[in-house]
This record gives sequence, C-alpha cells and structure tokens, in this order.
Amino acid sequence: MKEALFGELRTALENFDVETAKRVAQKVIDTNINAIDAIELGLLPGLRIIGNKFSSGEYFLPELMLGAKVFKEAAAILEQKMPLGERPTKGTIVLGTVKNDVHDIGKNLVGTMLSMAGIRVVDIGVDCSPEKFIDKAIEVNAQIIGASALLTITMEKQREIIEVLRRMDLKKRFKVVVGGAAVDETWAKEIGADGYAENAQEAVTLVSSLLGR
Ligand code: B1M
Repeated sequence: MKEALFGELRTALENFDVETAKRVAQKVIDTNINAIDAIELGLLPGLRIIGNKFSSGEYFLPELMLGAKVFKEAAAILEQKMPLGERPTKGTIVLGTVKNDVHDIGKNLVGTMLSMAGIRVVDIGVDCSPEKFIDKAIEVNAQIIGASALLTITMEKQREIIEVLRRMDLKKRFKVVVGGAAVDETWAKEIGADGYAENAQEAVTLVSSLLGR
C-alpha cells in the first residue's frame, strides 16, 4: 500500500500533476503512513528525476519551477501531520539560504525536522546576506546559524558569514552549520564551519549535539 502511494507521488511529480500529488499526500495522511517517508521516498525521487532532466538539457527553468511547485504543495499537506517537538525548546537556530540563492525546499525540510526535534527554528528565508543571518541571530539570541547553499556560485557566501562573524568578534558566540547540495564536509572544514550535514536527519543530530544534547 505505502510503496504504491510513494510511487504515485513520484509519478505525479514527474508529470507535474499538482492535483494528484495533493490527493495522494492527503491519502498518506488519512491512512497514517509516515509523512517523512512519503517525502523522502516519494516526492524527493520525483524531484531528483526532474533535476537530472534539467542537467541533461531535456528540461528548462519552467519545468524546474513547476516541479518545485508540485513538491511544495504536496509537502505542505504532509508536513501538517508531523508532530511538533517537545517543549521547552532545546535551543535556537537561525536558518536561511545564502545571498543570491533562492532554493528553499531543502532548507524548509531541515527546518521542519529541527522543529520536530524540539529546536526553535527562526527561518529568515532565501537570498540572505551574512548581515541578515548575524543580525537575526543576535536579535533572537540564537546559539546556531544554519546556512543552506545549492549553487556552486553561492557556496562562497557561507564562508562570508564566518568571515563577518570573525570581523565582528562573534565567532565564538555563534556556531555555524552548513548544508545544501553544493557543499560537503571538506568545504565545511575549509571555511571553518562548526559542522556539515548531508540531509535533514543528519542536521538534527548535528544541531542537537552542538546544543549539547
Ligand atoms: Co535549481 N539548480 N537553479 N532550481 N535546482 C539545482 C541546485 C541544480 C543542481 C540543477 C542541475 O543543474 N542539475 C543546479 C545547480 C548547479 C550548481 O551550481 N552546481 C541548479 C541551477 C543551475 C539553478 C539556476 C541557476 C537555473 C537557471 O536559472 N538557469 C537557478 C538559480 C536560482 C537562484 O537560486 N538564484 C535555479 C532555480 C531553481 C528553481 C527556482 C526553479 C527551483 C527551486 C525552487 C525552490 O527551492 N523554491 C530549483 C530546483 C527545484 C532545483 C533542483 C531540481 C532541486 C533542488 C531541491 O529542492 N532538492 C536542483 C537539482 C538537485 O538538487 N538535484 C537544482 C531537494 C532538496 C530536499 O534537497 O536542497 O539538497 P537539498 O536539501 C537537502 C540537503 O542538501 C540538506 O538537507 C536537505 C534535505 O535532505 N540540506 C541541508 C540543505 N540545506 C541544508 C542546510 C543545513 C543542513 C543540511 O544546515 C544549515
């Protein structure tokens, strides 16, 4: 049953069929199937297929945008069912996508999973300058700044956040974690980040351990 529904989600995404994707997402909820599995095993593989077709030149930007729209609308239904983390919160992270980068699907997923783990997430959106991350972290008294980057031309902005923190003598006050398809562990070490997570689950483990739990 659940494999069939995950397959339907993947196909709906591949066909840019938003109504079917939403209907199947609702069925996942109604039948008490794990919403995270539905995202990871249904929606994400569909999005990956679209991304690969974009890489190979079969698809162009409009298809990429349509795919993202179908993903977001179906994921919004699935995310409603995810349990919120226990209270009080374990700590606060300011989470955003770096300057000149508008990809937010992965960041949102990371934010949802962190919230579910009881971590307070202050999401500052996309296209965020280093100053925006830092000002917000000061304002909400966060322990961690999380920066997502999906493009090789924007990953450099993660380094900038750390450089600005050093210039402001705030590097010791905030831990910086990085992620996103463009980056890896080696990059995180090179720029002096406090951690790298490959996916949302790893982000929860990393952030929880940096918060000392
Ligand atoms: Co864009 N795009 N895109 N795109 N897009 C990629 C990233 C690309 C790899 C596609 C490709 O060529 N195969 C490519 C980048 C190439 C590169 O630089 N290496 C690319 C390009 C080139 C572009 C444009 C430049 C295209 C153009 O205009 N010609 C343009 C750039 C716009 C901009 O940002 N300035 C562009 C635009 C777009 C859309 C707007 C159409 C849309 C985004 C919509 C949105 O997000 N609201 C889009 C999409 C959908 C993609 C792909 C297909 C899917 C990205 C995604 O959401 N993946 C993508 C291809 C791909 O990645 N296979 C692609 C699913 C998501 C769950 O994964 O974001 O990796 P991800 O997040 C993961 C982990 O990385 C990690 O956890 C998440 C969950 O597991 N993670 C973190 C993420 N952030 C983290 C932060 C953490 C920790 C972990 O701590 C803080």
